[in-house]
Amino acid sequence: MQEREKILDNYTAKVFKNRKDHIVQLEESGVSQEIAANSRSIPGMMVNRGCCYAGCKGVVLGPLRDVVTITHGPVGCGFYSWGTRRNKANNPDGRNFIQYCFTTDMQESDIVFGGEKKLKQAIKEAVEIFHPECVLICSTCPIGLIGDDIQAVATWAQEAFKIQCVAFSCEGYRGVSQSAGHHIANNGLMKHIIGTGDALPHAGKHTVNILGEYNIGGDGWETSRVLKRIGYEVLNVFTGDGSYEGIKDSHIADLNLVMCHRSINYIAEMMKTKYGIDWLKVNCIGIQETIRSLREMAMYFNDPVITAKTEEVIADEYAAITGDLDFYKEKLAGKTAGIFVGGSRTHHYQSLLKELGVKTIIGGYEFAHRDDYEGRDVLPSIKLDADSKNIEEITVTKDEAKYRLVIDRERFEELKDKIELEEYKGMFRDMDSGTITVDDFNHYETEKLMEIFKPDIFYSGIKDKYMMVKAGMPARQLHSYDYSGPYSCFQGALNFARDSYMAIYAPAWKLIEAPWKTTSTLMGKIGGAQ
Ligand code: CFM
Repeated sequence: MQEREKILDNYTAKVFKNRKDHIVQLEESGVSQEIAANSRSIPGMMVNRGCCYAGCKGVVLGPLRDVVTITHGPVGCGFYSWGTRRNKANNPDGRNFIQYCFTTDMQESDIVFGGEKKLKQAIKEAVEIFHPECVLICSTCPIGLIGDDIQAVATWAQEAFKIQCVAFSCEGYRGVSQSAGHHIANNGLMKHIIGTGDALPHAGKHTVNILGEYNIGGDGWETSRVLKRIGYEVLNVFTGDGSYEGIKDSHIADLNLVMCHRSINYIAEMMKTKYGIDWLKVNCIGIQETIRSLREMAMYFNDPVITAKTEEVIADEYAAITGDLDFYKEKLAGKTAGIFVGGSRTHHYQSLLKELGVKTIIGGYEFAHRDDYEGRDVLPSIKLDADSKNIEEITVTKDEAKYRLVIDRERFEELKDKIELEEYKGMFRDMDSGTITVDDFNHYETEKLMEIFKPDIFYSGIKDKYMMVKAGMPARQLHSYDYSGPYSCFQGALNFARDSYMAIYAPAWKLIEAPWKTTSTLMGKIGGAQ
């Protein structure tokens, strides 16, 4: 029986029918295969997905440091989407509200009599205490069910306090996963904030936005540091340590870099249509991928100074880590790994692991879409189902005043064949034959995979980390980095290698086996016979 069949073997006919298309064993390396994705999970199964609200508030809007993002709903939703993701933020101008969790803390009586009054009061208090320039409202499931008009409250707040207030109808049930919330957040930012600033393009500079970088464990800071060393101006990071002012003026960028394709490709596409900004798919996880990304950026700008500086910085950053990295490479060579994360990291970390000599044999995404697995080529063939249609599709048009092409279109077409310009080839093309990928993996399947493949290390999230550890398998969290990081670029690769090495070589694993199973602990002799 092939491994894939072993996983599906215990399912009832109905469940088997649903799950079989979500589990793919690659037949050929470098070639994509079809997978079922972005559909409803089976009720009753323990999956790892979050809700639509989590994707909107927790993932995309939450990391903005200088806006007050109010959760209109129960305190638990507010708390969970605030304190569990390590999106770090700095405090350059004293306006960092990241350490506060704003919520209307809806109670039973509010659900019965309506929560708009409470929401208005919450905005009033937040404005009086924190003086933000922008307040964002995110609604949770009960708000949609009782029908509070958060859009009307936002309009009221704008007039009452002369600030910007945007409401996001991102009720948890609105989509099949947090992916729906990413889309709703992208739409809201595009409709109301992006491009509303009046800054003019910074002539003579090479300005970039980093999209889909949430500064988990400081990744965004590390990537920005390397880019700045080369001479780029990092305008705004979406949204890790990002700012309201930065987003307003983000339309003046020369190029958008897309790190996490899943959560933000909508903004990249819409900014292209509206402002003419090209986007490049980058990956700053892994040394070779970082080098590829930096070189592709240099090719795009085609400036000899930047090109020379790119090579200089690559050589220098690489030289700074090689000695230590060699030690970890030697220790990690030949190990195997499983990676199970949300919608982009399972791909991003595979190249880094390969460089360290670790082979990824199993992987999975919680909520990725087919294009994240198979590449953007499949986009036209993806059929929209009722759940996807539930999310508003906004139409943006060219902004005649702000539209600007940085490179001529002939060169754009020429580059498109060479670099990942407006292209994402997906995860499958970088995976080996025989490897198994599971979409919307559940706990049963994860356990089963672990049992069959027994990887040397398991990278996932808090929900399954301790399941692995209890089974005697080293595990690291790839969502939060377990209080560590950054993992991006060169220094980050070294940090990741060190953490993986420490996980695998921790002395604790030697103590897993009970001593009496290997050595006899009772001493004595058989008596009675004379
Ligand atoms: Fe993008 Fe993310 Fe991810 Fe994601 Fe996430 Fe995350 Fe993630 Mo956790 S935005 S898709 S919704 S890279 S919170 S920073 S680690 S599941 S793989």
